Amino acid sequence: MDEPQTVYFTGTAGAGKTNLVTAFRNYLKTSGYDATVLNLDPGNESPDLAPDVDIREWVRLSEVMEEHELGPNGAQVAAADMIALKVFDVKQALSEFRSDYLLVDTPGQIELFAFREASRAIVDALSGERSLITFLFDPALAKTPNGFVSLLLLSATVEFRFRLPTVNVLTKTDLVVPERLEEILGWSDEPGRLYDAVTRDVATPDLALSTELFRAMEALAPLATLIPTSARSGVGLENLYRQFQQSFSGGDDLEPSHSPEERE
Ligand SMILES: Nc1nc2c(ncn2[C@@H]2O[C@H](COP(=O)(O)OP(=O)(O)OP(=O)(O)O)[C@@H](O)[C@H]2O)c(=O)[nH]1
Ligand SMILES: [Mg+2]
Repeated sequence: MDEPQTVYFTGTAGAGKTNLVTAFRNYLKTSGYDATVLNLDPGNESPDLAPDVDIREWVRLSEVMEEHELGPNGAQVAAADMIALKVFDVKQALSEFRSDYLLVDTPGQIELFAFREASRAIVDALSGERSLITFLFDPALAKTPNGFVSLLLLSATVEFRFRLPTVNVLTKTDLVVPERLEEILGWSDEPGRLYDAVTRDVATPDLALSTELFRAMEALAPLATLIPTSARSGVGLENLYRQFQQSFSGGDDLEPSHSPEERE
């Protein structure tokens, strides 16, 4: 059997990674596809995720903090290195599951995950031919032009670090009023609108910086496409699935591993 298509869910702390992994797994299941969930967050205490393979079996943030007398961030740094040493065990545990998809939940602190060499080694070791990264835009941060640009640059950094195709996703859209949603999606569709918004947003615009940023944003425009989703309402999950398929195989649908009659 082919190796699974792997999707890493990344984003700033609280962006909605764990909830989106859970919602997307349920969506895949009701659509007739299997998904294995891997939790790579040693600090994940969410009772809802119920991962098939959990890094906490080998590395737990609370234990790292206690044993090494570290604070949460120091412990995340130490844990990233410990996880890299356990990647063989993780692969071994994953090999017990034969699914169409592997969904990977990642640690909350994006800079600790994205900027560490250890994480690169983990992602390299786990990624097969067909792997991609989703970068989650939290509407609480993406709602201002300034915040949106910062997330765009962070997403580009994640893509640059991991060198995997990156899909940008707006989360928690059930919390966003329609006008605001339209505005945010407008920034993602048209860099010109974003530029106007950014320059309006800055009280004393530093024109040189704005101009350079705009150039960077134009270059990043293909990356700016945002898929609006809500883990709570299920909005956008089908669209997300289509986007992944497009990225993996030029749009071809996977054959469901179960026939529709087999579904419960
Ligand atoms: N209304 C609403 N709330 C959401 C949605 N997704 C996540 N949340 C809430 O946002 C908060 C963070 O969600 P998580 O899924 O834990 O986010 P995370 O990125 O995994 O967080 P960390 O792993 O702690 O960085 C929680 O309080 C969730 O209930 C959504 O689609 N709609
Ligand atoms: Mg989480």
